Amino acid sequence: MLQDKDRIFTNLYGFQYWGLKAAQQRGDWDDTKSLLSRGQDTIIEEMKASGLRGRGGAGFPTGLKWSFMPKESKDGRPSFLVINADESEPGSCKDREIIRHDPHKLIEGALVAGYAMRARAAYIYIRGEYIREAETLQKAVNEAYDQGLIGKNACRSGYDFDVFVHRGAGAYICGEETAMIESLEGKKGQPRLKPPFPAGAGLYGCPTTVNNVESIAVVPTILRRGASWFAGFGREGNAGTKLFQISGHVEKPCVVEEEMSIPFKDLIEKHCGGIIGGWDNLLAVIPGGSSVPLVPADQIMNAPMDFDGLKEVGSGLGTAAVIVMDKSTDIVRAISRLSYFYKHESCGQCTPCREGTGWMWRMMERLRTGDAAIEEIDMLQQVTKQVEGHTICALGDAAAWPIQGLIKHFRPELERRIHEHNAQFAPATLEAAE
Ligand code: L3W
Ligand code: SF4
Repeated sequence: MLQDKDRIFTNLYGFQYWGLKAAQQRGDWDDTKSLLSRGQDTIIEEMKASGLRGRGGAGFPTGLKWSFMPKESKDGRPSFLVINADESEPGSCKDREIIRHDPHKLIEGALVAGYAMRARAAYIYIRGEYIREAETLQKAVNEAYDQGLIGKNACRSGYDFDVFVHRGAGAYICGEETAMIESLEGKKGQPRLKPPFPAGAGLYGCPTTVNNVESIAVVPTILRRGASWFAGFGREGNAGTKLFQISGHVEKPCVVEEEMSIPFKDLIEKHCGGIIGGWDNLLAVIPGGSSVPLVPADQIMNAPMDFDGLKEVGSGLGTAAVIVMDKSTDIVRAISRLSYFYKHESCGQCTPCREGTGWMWRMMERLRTGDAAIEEIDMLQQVTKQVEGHTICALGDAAAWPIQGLIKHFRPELERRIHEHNAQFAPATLEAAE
């Protein structure tokens, strides 16, 4: 388990001021010039050695992603870094805390990462609902410009680097990297087909890397403390410290930095004061934000909270937004509500997602009330399979997986509702009622 001295986000709860002077006292912007003087290739190799995997949900190795960026500009095209602060995954709220209380970690990280990938500028795309956070971030960016930390000759390194804050307008799909790029270009936020990946053709057709806020904010600390320090946390292939966001039926919901791979039960005991009503009252957990399947209580208890550990129990780490549900939860209603979310947020450009998310939600609603035939459970499963893997972006998968998890683990509950409904509204009962 993580000790206080090993925390990267030392101001996560905002006990100190977020501004530049206070951030510098906490160690941010400490001789950033010498970090840059290590050279682009060395920084990328350090990031690879650290084992950092993307913190936005997919877990792609960060150093490897940076290495896809061109070392030399083709046709004079600049390269860009886009930072994904469009935190919209239900359950996720970690990037908000970083921006509120530690914005300079993000801006310094943007400079170092941008330098390593030879980017001309960083665009921080922040979700429209984060109004105060966007204001704080813009003030922090202004402070950094005023002190010469970014802009022309950033940190007196001879390197010019701009940082722009761009506010979204409330669409979940703009968190998908290519939809974000479209939105930044002033177009409707709709995902592009991949490949080409953004590293080949991204913002304005130029080489671009899109990274999550947390992935970028940890970079300066990893370089200062060393790749092996960071790699020393967590299991192999799942390195580092991680922000977990625990919500739902725990005594004390929180955002906390912990060591990767901490067992679920330890995470909840140590930071959340346990489950409301005790461990016997736990029903299920969605461990990585609403896009990953739920895991029943008995299977999650000892699962290591990391990419591989949660895959082994049929789910995923996602954004590490841990949604805890106790036995008072109407699990069918909860998943149906998520189905509505995905239907609402589908951008509508591919048929399986546009039509399928509506189908899935309507069938989920019938199962919620029990006003369905038993065969519809399998029919719903088939619809999820027709959506999963047949769409342009991962939103289709994200809509299918929670339902698949529900059917896999809670089929008896779905059947019980149908039987109960049928018994209540059976013709004989209706006749008797008349
Ligand atoms: C170059 C290749 N680049 C992959 C890059 C790619 C992207 C990254 C991961 O979805 C997940 C999604 C949500 N050459 C490459 C390459 N890349 N192969 O690597 O790519 P990918 O396609 O695996 O994932 P993605 O489309 O980025 C992200 C899930 O995250 N999620 C929710 C996310 C929500 C938030 C939020 O609210 N902040 O992040 C939760 O699970 O469902 O599966 O950069 O370009 N050959
Ligand atoms: Fe749009 Fe859905 Fe297709 Fe993604 S899967 S591109 S959200 S219609």
